[in-house]
Amino acid sequence: MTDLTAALVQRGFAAPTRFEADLDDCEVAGSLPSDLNGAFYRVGGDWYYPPLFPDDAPLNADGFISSFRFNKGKVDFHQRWVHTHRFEQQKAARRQLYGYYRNPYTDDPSVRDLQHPNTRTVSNTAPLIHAGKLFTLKEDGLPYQIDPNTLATRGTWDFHGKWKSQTFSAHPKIDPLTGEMVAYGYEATGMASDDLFIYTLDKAGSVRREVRVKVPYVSIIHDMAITHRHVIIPFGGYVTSRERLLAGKVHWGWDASKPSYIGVIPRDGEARDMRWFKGPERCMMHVFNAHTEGNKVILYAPFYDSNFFPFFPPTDGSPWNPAKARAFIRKITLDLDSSDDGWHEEILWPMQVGDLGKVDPRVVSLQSRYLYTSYNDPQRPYDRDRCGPNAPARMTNSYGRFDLVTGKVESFFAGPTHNLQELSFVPRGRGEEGDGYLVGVANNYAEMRSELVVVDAQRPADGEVARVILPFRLNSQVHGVWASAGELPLV
Ligand code: V55
Ligand code: FE
Repeated sequence: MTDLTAALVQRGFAAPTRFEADLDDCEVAGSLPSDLNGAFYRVGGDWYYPPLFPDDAPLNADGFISSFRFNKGKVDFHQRWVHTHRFEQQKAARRQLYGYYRNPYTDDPSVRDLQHPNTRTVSNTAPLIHAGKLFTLKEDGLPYQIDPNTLATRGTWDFHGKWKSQTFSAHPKIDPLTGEMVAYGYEATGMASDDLFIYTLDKAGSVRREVRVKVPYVSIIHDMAITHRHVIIPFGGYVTSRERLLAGKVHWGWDASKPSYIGVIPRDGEARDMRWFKGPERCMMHVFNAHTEGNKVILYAPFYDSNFFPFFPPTDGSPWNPAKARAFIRKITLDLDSSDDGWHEEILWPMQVGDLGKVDPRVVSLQSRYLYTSYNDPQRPYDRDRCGPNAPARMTNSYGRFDLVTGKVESFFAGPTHNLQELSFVPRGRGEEGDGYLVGVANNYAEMRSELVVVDAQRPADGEVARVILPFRLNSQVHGVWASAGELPLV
């Protein structure tokens, strides 16, 4: 490793782990609920070889998938790289061949493919379960299909040739009432193109509708929401262009002068029905949920005030401003009867939160009561001495259940040496919203190994019902999802 890459690649908990693993009958503290039958899948990035450029985005690291399979009070753990085209190319060459995040002009000439730039995806962002299949996703390429038991990579999936966008976003939404999936690809016709293709797939995974629209400007469109009537597409701030890519830069820069946008289109609408609402500077990455009330669309989302990612720098040369990289839970109301193109926004809780939030999957598209996300609670103890010099200044030490009806926040505290990754919701019972578990990985800095916490979602303040203790450190998750037995052919 060169000095430059040594400086970039983080040490401590975030250092690359670089291994695949199979571990049966994991150690469990507490008692695993006997009704837990399914698997928790998590996806993230881990550098197999260090990046070519020391200032590259960590979002460019090689995709991996890991799983915790729960059945009959036992837990088995598996972890594999996503064996993407790119992963296999660099493994064969035994070195890093790929350049900056989403910029093929910076790739080694032996793999540079400007005709098919989306074959360089690392598939490192989110797992998706739909129509009995498991996929890994990244918004710059097609999904990779993954064997749900072995985690072996089966190859890319184009929905029987009916998915025409070159890209597939990391956050499709599944309608719990119909099993339909709404998904999109942006930069759909090539790098920096202003084409957005929006698709509806039926519960069997076949493409039923395609709508092609133009975006107001080319930006990260990372997440979306659906209601029983509408599709909602938020974005803002990040910019790219062919010139930027030709200049050899990382795909995105931040342009604070750009407005944010929220597109709203009826689920059964045509391109001409897309309405773009316009707002102030905002970094809009993830959403919680949305619903339609009469002619109003209500969106709950933990948007940031401004650029969250230091490695996508401001285009005007100014330094990244951490003070504005703060997320709050926002309620955004889009009035379809209004004649102007603005929206109404309210910050519902004054506290800063992590922006990787969830709702019970049974209420996606519907009016929901509970929002769940992890956050730092500064009132909780932090044992810095036991965490060592590589620990962050503030730990993500809590999960919150934010109640939209009472305004109350119920929280789970992971411990004074623990840093929580994204949580996922595990539904239980007959369908009452909020009945279930919260599961997620906690990084134990005192012992430099990872744990999976299982928390009763109705009683988070009671502490976890069980912890799965791994004898090693896991790499960083981006997103995870729970699959109940029956959603996938699990053995
Ligand atoms: C995000 C993550 C990505 C990416 C673009 O969290 C946006 C947002 C892990 O990769 O490529
Ligand atoms: Fe995401």
